[in-house]
Amino acid sequence: MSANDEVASRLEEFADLLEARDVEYKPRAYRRAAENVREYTGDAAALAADGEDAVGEIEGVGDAISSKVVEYFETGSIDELDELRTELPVDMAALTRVEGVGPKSVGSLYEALGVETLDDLQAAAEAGEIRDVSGFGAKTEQNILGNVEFAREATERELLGEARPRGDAVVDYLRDRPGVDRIDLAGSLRRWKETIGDVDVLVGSEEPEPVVDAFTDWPNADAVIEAGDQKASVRSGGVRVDLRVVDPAEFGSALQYFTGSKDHNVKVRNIAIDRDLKMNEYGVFDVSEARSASESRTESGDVDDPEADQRAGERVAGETEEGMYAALALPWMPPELRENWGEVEAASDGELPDLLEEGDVRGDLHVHSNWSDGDATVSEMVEGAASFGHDYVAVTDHATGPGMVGGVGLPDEELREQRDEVHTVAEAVDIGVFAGVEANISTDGSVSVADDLLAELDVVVASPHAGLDGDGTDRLVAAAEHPEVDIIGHPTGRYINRRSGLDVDVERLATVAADTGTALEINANPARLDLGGGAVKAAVDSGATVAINTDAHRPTRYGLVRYGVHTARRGWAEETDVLNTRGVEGLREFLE
Ligand code: DGT
Ligand code: CA
Ligand code: CA
Ligand code: ZN
Repeated sequence: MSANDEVASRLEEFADLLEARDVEYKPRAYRRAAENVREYTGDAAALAADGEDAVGEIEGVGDAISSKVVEYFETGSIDELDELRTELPVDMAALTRVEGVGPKSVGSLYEALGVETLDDLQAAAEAGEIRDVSGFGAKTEQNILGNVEFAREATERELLGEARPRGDAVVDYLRDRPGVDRIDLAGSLRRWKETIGDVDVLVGSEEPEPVVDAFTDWPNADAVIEAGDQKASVRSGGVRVDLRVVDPAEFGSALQYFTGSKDHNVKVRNIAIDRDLKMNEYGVFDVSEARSASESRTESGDVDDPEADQRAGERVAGETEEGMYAALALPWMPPELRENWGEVEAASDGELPDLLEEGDVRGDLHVHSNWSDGDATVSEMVEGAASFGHDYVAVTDHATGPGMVGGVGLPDEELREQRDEVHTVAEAVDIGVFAGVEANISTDGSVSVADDLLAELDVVVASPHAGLDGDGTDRLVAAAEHPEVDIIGHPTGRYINRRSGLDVDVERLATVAADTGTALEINANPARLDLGGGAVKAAVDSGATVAINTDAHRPTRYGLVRYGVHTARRGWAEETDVLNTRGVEGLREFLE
């Protein structure tokens, strides 16, 4: 973890504990500071060495917080934080992973029932003790019980949005080291799966030793789990990172094998067998000659080198992935497709999709400003979209309605004022700027903004924000049939690792959406990725158009679009399936 991340995590913990103690205002200040420190492009430790005033130059970091940052870098801890930890000895990270349990509930449950861990929480819910704590009820208790298992499993897998930067960082660090000939990520991270069990890195090298040494010295590694001649594993930020070093002649076969998925590999290996070939992490081998020899050796039991046995036969591929597939008369398949969802059949029929690329997305159709819960002005969000390179952006602040708490959503008259400001900003910039709204879809499928106002806005995103359990198909279908709704935002409402969201019959929804000209969102926020890859495939298969939006709440978040693009690729989406690959004119056509 970088120094910035480290101190930001401490500040976030501070915020949670203060909130648990029911302290007002301060938690928000600590969270803001944490976020700004995390995004600060310089080194916070270097600022701290220059004193509190220097730290105070980071936006949102006032005197009280900067002195704690300096204390942290000087002493390795923060006294006040340690005191709070002693007063509230709770496993905050685990407990707040339970949907519906925030820091404040953790504080109340600790005070009332002594709940410190997930086990305590589950026991208290099962014993029916939570419903009697002030601020809780039988329904909350039931929800907790339903979500606690989910939270327990969630401790295992890291979100793509955190794992990918971690993987990119280790590859960048190793790329120019002595001995590194070729390098790539493998495993679920190369397939851009939404959660990652561990990070797999593959290096092609004739000299593994310095590569393994450099890897175990990676500054972001918190501990070395194991280190051998050609492989090593470290732990970084709680996640395991595996390195394998292979001979460059076998880099392609190793990359193919370790990219997976396992189901994909089983499928292609069976094709190899049908062709009298042997396929493994060392290559593709013609075994028509060697088989009898290898079998007799196995029977006699004197195999002292199983690796050599795996390489038996005449090597026909191994150096490149393309060569591996070509040996089976198959085209190369993008890693995102390798889930055995029909890609091998499509490949052998010459019917692989021509997948969308990162550069194809030309604008963002769902972002927030400080009119609702964003952190930046309309103008800052628009400037941010322009400097990101977008051709257009739609500012879609929250409307009031179900699921909008604490005054976040705007009533209709404020939406009108916001729209006027968006139009003013639009005149001052070169990119297309659309006035929009993110309206709420009620449990009955109605949309929380007056129809005449919806008609005056350029882009209407309608999203479910409350009642996010059970089957949501009917309500989403109703929203898709609403003549003013352009995009169904984060259709299931899921939060990965926290709540599964609505059950949706995507085929039925997508069929209606295709018919009514409504796009289904791929929300690119890594905590959501909603729709996910499998659902995107069903949507695209049914003829629906998808929109890839970041739901950015500040200008630095436009870059999240890449997680949406790769999720779309996992769903076999082509450029023409995606609304915001269109130019302004094409987009207008769809909206009208
Ligand atoms: P993860 O880490 O759980 O997110 O998922 P992966 O896919 O990265 O799985 P991991 O790290 O256990 O292994 C990396 C790849 O290596 C996996 O996608 C396919 C390949 N692999 C690992 N074990 C086996 C195996 O027993 N059989 C086959 N065919 N392939 C395997
Ligand atoms: Ca992995
Ligand atoms: Ca692994
Ligand atoms: Zn939303």
